[in-house]
Amino acid sequence: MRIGITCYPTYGGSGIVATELGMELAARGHDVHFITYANPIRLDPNLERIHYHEVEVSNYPLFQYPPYCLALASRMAEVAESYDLDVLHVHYAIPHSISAMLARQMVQKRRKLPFVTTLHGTDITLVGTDPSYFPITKFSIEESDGVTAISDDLRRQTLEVFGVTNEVRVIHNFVNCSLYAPDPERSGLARFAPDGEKLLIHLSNFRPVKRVNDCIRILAEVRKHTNARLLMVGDGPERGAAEHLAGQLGVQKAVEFLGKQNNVQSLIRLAHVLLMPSEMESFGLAALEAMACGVPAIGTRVGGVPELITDGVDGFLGNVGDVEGQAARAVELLTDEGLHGRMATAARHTALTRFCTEKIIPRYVRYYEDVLT
Ligand code: GMT
Repeated sequence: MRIGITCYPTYGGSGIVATELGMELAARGHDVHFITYANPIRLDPNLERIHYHEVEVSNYPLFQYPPYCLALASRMAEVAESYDLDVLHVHYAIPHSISAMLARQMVQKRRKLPFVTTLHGTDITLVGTDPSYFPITKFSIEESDGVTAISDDLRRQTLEVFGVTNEVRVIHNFVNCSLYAPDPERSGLARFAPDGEKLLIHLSNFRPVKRVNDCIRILAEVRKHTNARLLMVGDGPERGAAEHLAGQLGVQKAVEFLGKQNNVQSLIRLAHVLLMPSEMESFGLAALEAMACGVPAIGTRVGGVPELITDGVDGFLGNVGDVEGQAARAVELLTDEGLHGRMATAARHTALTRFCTEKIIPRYVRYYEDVLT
């Protein structure tokens, strides 16, 4: 198949899923054309059957807001015709599905160009429910030739909030279990934990929904019981506040803020526990990546997280804002080797048996085939 993929190319779960999906599809013999305003962060453009088409957004003094949505639609239509695309797959409803809808209309006299929209979470739960975007988000879902959601919970919310009647197929997030694999030696750990401390890790875009301050508070609690350090990977609006809080709680020397990183798997597999104290999480890709590396995650009982983590089996689930509870679970994991070993094995098993690329990618391919028939 010849598939056009559009996503936000920056750091963020939806862009990562779109990019890894494209590379997995190319590895399975499909031609994949990324149509985005920048090279997606995890994309290797030199891979066979991977093509990249930049969307250029010209600005004119008249435009207070450059019309990216239109530039994207033009580029989608051009690429579809030049490369004979079978389907467009857009990640994150707004504005990508509206651009895809326009592209479909632009070429309709000459070819069919169905498009699939994958909903990732905040496109529905935050942006979509904002009164200025609600009607267009609903319309974009109704107009899509196929819609997927990354968890049962997100599907339920989409149907409830927007009252749409389309089929929304759940295709969970996935992880490459060969790339994201445990390192029992944790080689390189001494760089971050020079005195043999246990290592906690958090990865996100540091947006308010991620509650990054809770990570700092959890660390401060954990350190009352055991010697631990925390790696904060990523960047975003809440980073400054988290750095400040670390100073206030006297744990600044035990936290390292690494900023945006590539090859996160090499950092994740050094850690003993991943913290994901989010207020909202449609799935929790970072937790899945950790679990594949045999690193148990402590998440919150929100959105699609319970579809990934089974509390007490392959990780722990806490209540949003319950810093003491999450810290107590972290202490249990860091101080009880037997428990840690059992949960690490169970976490890897969950990733392998339910969410590895071999299980999930064929579901996308089948979905494209269904949309095309
Ligand atoms: O987590 C974010 O804020 C980024 C966001 C995105 O769209 O880039 O992530 C969402 O999509 C991920 C991949 O499908 C999911 O694993 C995340 O749970 C989801 N984030 C939220 O729902 C907050």
